[in-house]
Formats: sequence, C-alpha cells, structure tokens
Amino acid sequence: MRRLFVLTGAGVSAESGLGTFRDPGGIWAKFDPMKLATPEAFAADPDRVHAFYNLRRRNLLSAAPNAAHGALASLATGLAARGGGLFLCTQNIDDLHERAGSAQVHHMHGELLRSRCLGCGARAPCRDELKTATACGACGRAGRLRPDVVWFGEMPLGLEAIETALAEADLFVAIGTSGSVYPAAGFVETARGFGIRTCEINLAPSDNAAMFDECRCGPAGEAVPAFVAEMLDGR
Ligand code: BV8
Repeated sequence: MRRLFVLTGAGVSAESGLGTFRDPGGIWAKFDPMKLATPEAFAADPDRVHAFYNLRRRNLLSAAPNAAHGALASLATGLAARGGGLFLCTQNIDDLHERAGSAQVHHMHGELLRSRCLGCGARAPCRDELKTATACGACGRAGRLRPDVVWFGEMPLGLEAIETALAEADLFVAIGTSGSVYPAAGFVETARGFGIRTCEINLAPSDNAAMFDECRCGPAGEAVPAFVAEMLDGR
C-alpha cells in the first residue's frame, strides 16, 4: 500500500496570503536573510529579528489554511484507512497544516508559534509579540527568548526520522518549494537513491525540476486536491 513522503515549502501557504521567500516580491526580496535568519543576526540585533518574526506571527494569526492544506490532511487519513501512510515534512514555520487537520506534521525548520529559551532550553507556545524584555515562563529570566525556528547555519530538526521515512516511502512528493535550501533540497536526490518515484507539484518548474520523474504545475490550492483525489482513487 502507498507510503508517501511529502515535503512542503512556502508555496503551499502562498494562497493563504503568507509570503514566499524567493518569488518576485518575496520575503527575501524585502529582507536580507543573513541579517534576520541567522544566530549571528539575532546576537547582533535581537530587537530587529524579533520585529521580523512578530510581523510574520501577526500575519499568520490572521491567515487561514487553503485547499492544499486540507487535501493533505485528507490524504493522511485516506492512506491510513488503506493500510498506507503519509510522512508530512514541512520547511514552513506556520501552523496551517495543523489548522487544516494534519495530526502529524514534521516541522524541520521549527515553528513560528513557539519560543525557546537560550538560558534554560524551555520551549513554549508563543502567539504574542516576543521582545528582548519578555521573560521566560520557565526560568523567569528576560532577554533569553528566541523564535523556535531553524536559522541558516543551524541544524534542521529530526533529520534521522526524515531519513528513515524517506527510506520507507514508495513516492516522494515536493510541493511549493524552490529547492534552494539544504538539506531539504537534497531529499529528492536521496529518494532517487532509494529507487523511489519522485513528483514535484509547483506553480512553475523549480530549479530542481530535472531531478523529478514527474512535474505538475499549477497553484497548490488546485493541483494538490487533484493529486490527492488521484492517490485516494487508486489511480
Ligand atoms: C544546515 C526558517 C548544517 C526561518 C529557513 C553556510 C553555513 C551553514 C550552512 C550553509 C551555508 N551555506 C549554505 C548552507 C546550507 C544552508 C542553505 O541551504 N543555504 C542556501 C541559501 C544555499 N542551509 C542551512 O543553513 C540549513 N542548516 O545546513 O545545517 C547541516 C549540515 C549537514 C546536514 C544538515 C545540516 C538550515 C536551513 C534552514 C533555514 N531556515 N527558514 C524562517 O522561515 O524565517 S529557510 C527558508 O527557506 C524557509 O524555511 C523556506 O521554507 C525555505 C525554503 O524556501 P521555500 O519553502 O522553497 O520557499 P521559496 O520562496 O524559495 O519557494 C517557493 C516555491 O513555491 C517557488 O518554487 C514558487 O514557484 C512556488 N509557489 C509560489 N506560489 C505557489 C507555489 N507553488 C504552488 N502554489 C502556489 N500558489
């Protein structure tokens, strides 16, 4: 029975109004990632980094999942009912997969709605503004909280579980990602190495498109529900 590994990127949340990174006018066109999404940037100017993530947190709280998120939640349920499975790995730090009903989401780049204390390591839900003055709920100290996301130069989360899930899959699908950031961009090559069929679903062919056995182009809100219907109809 079908065991799928699905990797999502910013393109799956684009129709929910959250910006992508590398499209024209995207987040990295407006902000320099090296000044905002690295530990060094945070150490140099925590207030600027907090302001960047506070803005994205506010946008996220006013956004809603789109049909692609909902379809992937249905895919997990449908595959499980048929004795198969879905490993949903996302590069995104939003919670739209969860809000659409996905019960198991692997956030390899962390989560925007969570903070982490650099002093005591405590992780906690975070739906408000984070400031340098915000005190940690666990150790009580201020000036030590950061967004619980993976910045450039930091180790993505759960790479062992990802490798295991990739090895067990019979289909690898990348949805709404430009294939620019590693190690996520290398997963398609790992899948091919395991002899697994690979499919890309993207608005336009990504830089990685040649690595895929199949490419389906179109907005995720249309292309993903169509793909899921095919998967669950056994076509
Ligand atoms: C690592 C979280 C070591 C924060 C992000 C020097 C030092 C250390 C590492 C490196 C280095 N030089 C290079 C590296 C590796 C580096 C890297 O890959 N850099 C790139 C820029 C070359 N990677 C790292 O640093 C990683 N850590 O390497 O640790 C290590 C060593 C060995 C083994 C393991 C680890 C950590 C990377 C994580 C960085 N954090 N985000 C935040 O969000 O602020 S990255 C950021 O980019 C997001 O996570 C995002 O998800 C990710 C990838 O972007 P995409 O999701 O693909 O989004 P993008 O805009 O690019 O593309 C959107 C796509 O959607 C487009 O194709 C578009 O066509 C499509 N689309 C648009 N609309 C739609 C659509 N598709 C469908 N429907 C639509 N409607």
